[in-house]
Amino acid sequence: MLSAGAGPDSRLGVPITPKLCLLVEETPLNFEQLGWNSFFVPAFAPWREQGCAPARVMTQERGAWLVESPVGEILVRHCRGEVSPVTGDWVVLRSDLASIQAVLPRRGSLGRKEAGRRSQEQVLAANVDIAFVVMGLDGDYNPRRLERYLVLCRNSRVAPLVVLNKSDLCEDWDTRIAETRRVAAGADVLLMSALQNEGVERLASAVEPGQTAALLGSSGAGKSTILNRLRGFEAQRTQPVREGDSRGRHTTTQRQLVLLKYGWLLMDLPGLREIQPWGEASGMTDVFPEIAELAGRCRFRDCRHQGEPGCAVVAGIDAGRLESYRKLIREAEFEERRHDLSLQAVQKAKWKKIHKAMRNFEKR
Ligand SMILES: Nc1nc2c(ncn2[C@@H]2O[C@H](COP(=O)(O)OP(=O)(O)OP(=O)(O)O)[C@@H](O)[C@H]2O)c(=O)[nH]1
Ligand SMILES: [Mg+2]
Ligand SMILES: [Zn+2]
Repeated sequence: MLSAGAGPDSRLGVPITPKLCLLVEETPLNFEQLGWNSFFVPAFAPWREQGCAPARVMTQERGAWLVESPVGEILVRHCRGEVSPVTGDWVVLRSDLASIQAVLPRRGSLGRKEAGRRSQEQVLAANVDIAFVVMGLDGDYNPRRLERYLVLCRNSRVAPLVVLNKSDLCEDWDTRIAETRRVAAGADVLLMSALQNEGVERLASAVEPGQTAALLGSSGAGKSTILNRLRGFEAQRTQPVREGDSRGRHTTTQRQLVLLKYGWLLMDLPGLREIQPWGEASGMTDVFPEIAELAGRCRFRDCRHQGEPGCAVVAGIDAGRLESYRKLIREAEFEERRHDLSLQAVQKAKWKKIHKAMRNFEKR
């Protein structure tokens, strides 16, 4: 915060030219409010010496980034870094603020396997502390899908908070809460109705000032409606879901970060069609803790829990949940193999080139 008497330089220690000083004083935002903290300071230090300024990406479009900078919100159209910035990133701006020089290392980013065939991570949102995993208590309700979101969060090292929205559409929500708690693996479960403005303050108090939260969930779950409620006005477009199966219409298409009056930031995301967690299967033991525990009691040490006699897992766990677990394991193994194969292909191509060069060399 700009305390009385402190010059603008005290803000982050960002070197600011005299011309920019005036503008900075007028800027209502300070960087701590925007989520800047000691994590980013060391990585930024060398840039600071070059006169660069940090900025946070609030939203992105093809080839353009809307950033919150020391002089307020500006649109930057040039990026020279190797990493392409995504919403939530802290970036380094050249001293004239005209281009992004680099993306600062990320602290907790929501990532998944890129949709489609490529074996690559897609960063959905950078520098996220908490993910609101939103599920509607209409046809959207699906504990199996929730498991996938939870694995995605754990692998991304982002703390999940499960939000059961649309409580107004559900009679037996206490059964739903109990079931969700069993699946949530220790994460908090919050009931709300964005439409009726219920539970909004409780959600607001789940996040600390300076933190960044992101809205995850399928299209139509009510993510943008929740953001609108927290803001107090209808900034985000929302659309009714399809009757019959409660599916949304993919209304939100851009990832956008917003500073709320509570002092923390919230990112609206488009509803995901594919939730394939990225990374090793390690997040799975957090999300399915009882499986590891039961596995110790199977008759065979190398039991794969696929119908072997004396299997404690098959006997002790809900069939749907076990299937969900197996599917995630299969996907993780498949990705791992594919990744190895593509590495092999790269190696092979490299050696081919080397051999060819050698042959040409010998011919000379
Ligand atoms: N009954 C009821 N409807 C709600 C509630 N919250 C949101 N809705 C409605 O659900 C529909 C979808 O809401 P959105 O906020 O657009 O959903 P979204 O998750 O942002 O969807 P995408 O942007 O497509 O990913 C809208 O018609 C909302 O009014 C709620 O608590 N109860
Ligand atoms: Mg939306
Ligand atoms: Zn077993």
